[in-house]
Amino acid sequence: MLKNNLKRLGVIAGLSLTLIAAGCGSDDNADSKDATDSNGSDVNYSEEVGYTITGIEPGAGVFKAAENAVEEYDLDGWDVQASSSGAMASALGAAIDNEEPIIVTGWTPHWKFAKYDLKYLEDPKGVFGEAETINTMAREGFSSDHPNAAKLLEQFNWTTDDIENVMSKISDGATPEDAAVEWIEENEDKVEAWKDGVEEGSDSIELVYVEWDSEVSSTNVVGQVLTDLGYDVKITSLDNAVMWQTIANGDADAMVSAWLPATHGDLYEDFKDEIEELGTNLDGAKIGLVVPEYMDIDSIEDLEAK
Ligand code: PBE
Repeated sequence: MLKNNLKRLGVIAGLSLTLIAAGCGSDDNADSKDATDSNGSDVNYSEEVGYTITGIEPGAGVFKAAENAVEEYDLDGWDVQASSSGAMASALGAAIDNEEPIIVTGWTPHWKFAKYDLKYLEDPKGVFGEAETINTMAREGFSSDHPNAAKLLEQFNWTTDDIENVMSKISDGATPEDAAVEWIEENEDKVEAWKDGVEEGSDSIELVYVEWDSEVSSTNVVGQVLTDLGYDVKITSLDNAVMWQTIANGDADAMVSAWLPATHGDLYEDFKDEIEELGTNLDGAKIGLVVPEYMDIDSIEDLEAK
């Protein structure tokens, strides 16, 4: 309902913009950075969002990339506000309820794209990188210590639709544990393929992750599959850099949260010699600056310094 109304609003705004543009001729681009809203008045989105990008945890790759974008696009006076993934999502939801402009650090897969009409701002300078993969990493020695659990983790691979399905259940109120159990029940074939040739076991396995919606979902699902196979699984949430460090130190066994090549590229370079790579678990991940569709702006280049 909300989504439809907003879509309609976007269409109206887009239409009136086209009419205005048609009536004004082409020499009217002096202030092209100011969009025009549906009432025909100028909207300076940079000013309206208070020269602020609503960020998440400062340890996240997308947070650091947003800070780089401020630099690369000469957005002097802009602030990338440190927050949490949950608080970012609440701020986004509140802005959309009030049809206000907002710019957030966003990523795919994420349930917000199913719930709201959103778009990535174009990034002609490529600060946020291209499409990425999410990868599974383990401590050195993990595969020889726990060959069956390692095989399961190696075979763990799913799609953005799969993970977004789990994320949506959680954002609709399910606990991560319940959402994982439910998804596993609904996707027997996929889970059977991950378990192919994997023997049951009772070893203790510690998985580490960060409290991002995508990683909460993947870690709970894979943890639950291991639990169902008899393993004694503990999952622990950490800061991003600490998660990588903990795997490299051998203080935890594995994680399914390595976004590469760009988002966690710096951490990968730091730790790649001390970890076992267990392959890709998801294709088509992406990070960037995300805005509601009703904002009449397309590119990071349309933003202005303070
Ligand atoms: N994220 C979700 C993470 C990776 C997973 C995009 C918030 C990050 O930016 O590091």
